[in-house]
Amino acid sequence: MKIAIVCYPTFGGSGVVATELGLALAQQGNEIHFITYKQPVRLDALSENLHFHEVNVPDYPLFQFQPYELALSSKLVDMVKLHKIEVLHVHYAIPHAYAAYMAKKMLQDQRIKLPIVTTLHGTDITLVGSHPFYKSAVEFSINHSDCVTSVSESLKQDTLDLFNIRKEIQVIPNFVDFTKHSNHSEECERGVIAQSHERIISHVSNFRPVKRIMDVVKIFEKILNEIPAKLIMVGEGPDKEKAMEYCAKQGIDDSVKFIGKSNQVFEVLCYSDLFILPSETESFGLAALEAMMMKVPVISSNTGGLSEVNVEGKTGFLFDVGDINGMAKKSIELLKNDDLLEQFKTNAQNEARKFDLNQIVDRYIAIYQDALVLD
Ligand code: GMT
Repeated sequence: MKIAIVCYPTFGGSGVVATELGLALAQQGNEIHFITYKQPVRLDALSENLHFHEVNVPDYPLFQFQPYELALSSKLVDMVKLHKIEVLHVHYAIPHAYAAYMAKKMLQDQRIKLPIVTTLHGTDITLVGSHPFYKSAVEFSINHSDCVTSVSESLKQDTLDLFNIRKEIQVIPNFVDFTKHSNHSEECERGVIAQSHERIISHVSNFRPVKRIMDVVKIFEKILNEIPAKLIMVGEGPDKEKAMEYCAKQGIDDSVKFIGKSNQVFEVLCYSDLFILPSETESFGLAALEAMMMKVPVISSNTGGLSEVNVEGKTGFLFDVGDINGMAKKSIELLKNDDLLEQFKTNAQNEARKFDLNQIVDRYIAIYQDALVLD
């Protein structure tokens, strides 16, 4: 099949899911065309059936805001015609589903069909999409997609609660690729980060307010009062400065490493003993699933779809948003008990196997086939 994928090319979860899916589809022999404003970060090599087409938005002084959706929908039309694309899969509704609809209409004018599959990821519904400034356009573009998927049951419910949706929403959870990452435990160089008696705790996110990274450092501070440990903070974003200042003020900055945006996430997870994700909202929590695949138990909030990934008392523990004391107490209990920690590590990896890429790719293929019939 010839499939075009539109996504955000950044480190965000939706871009990661879109890229990993494209890579897997290409490996199965499908021809994949990524269409976005920059080469996706996890798309390191292009090949005969893996292509990237850049969307350019020329600056023009008249515009206060450059019209990206317009450039994207034009590019989609051109690429669909040039490469005979059969299906368009857009990740993150804003503005991708909207641009996809415009491209579909333009192509219809030329008697060319373009079935659209829209995957909802989280903030496109819960934080941004439902804002009155965007709501009508988001609702319209979801209802005019040929097939709609969401990454969790929780996100599906949020979508139905927040919008007037006439389309069926199919839940296809996010996934991890065990063949790529989970087998290199012998290469984990924990010595570069911590001494042998120290536990290693990690957090990966975009450091936006929704991730509550101040909770992460406060939980760690309480852990550090009881256990020798290091905290690795992976990512960049608006709350990073505040968290760094807090660590310096509390005198724990020697134990907290902020390593910025990184392609080394799996190396960090490889030597981590615990992953902390105390988010305000989280439709799925791909970062938690990636940690679990790497045998890292998760302490998280119980918001959104996190309980569909992190299993209470088995792969980790879940708490109400903001329950720093509860999260710290359970972290300490786990980290102090070698046998219990080992059990949770094994459980985490076993649970992650339920989200193995191979099962999920086939579900997307089935959706593409449905979309071809529906259009
Ligand atoms: O977490 C983010 O803010 C990034 C965002 C995105 O769209 O890139 O992530 C959302 O999509 C991920 C992939 O489906 C989910 O795992 C995240 O839970 C979701 N984030 C939120 O709902 C806050």
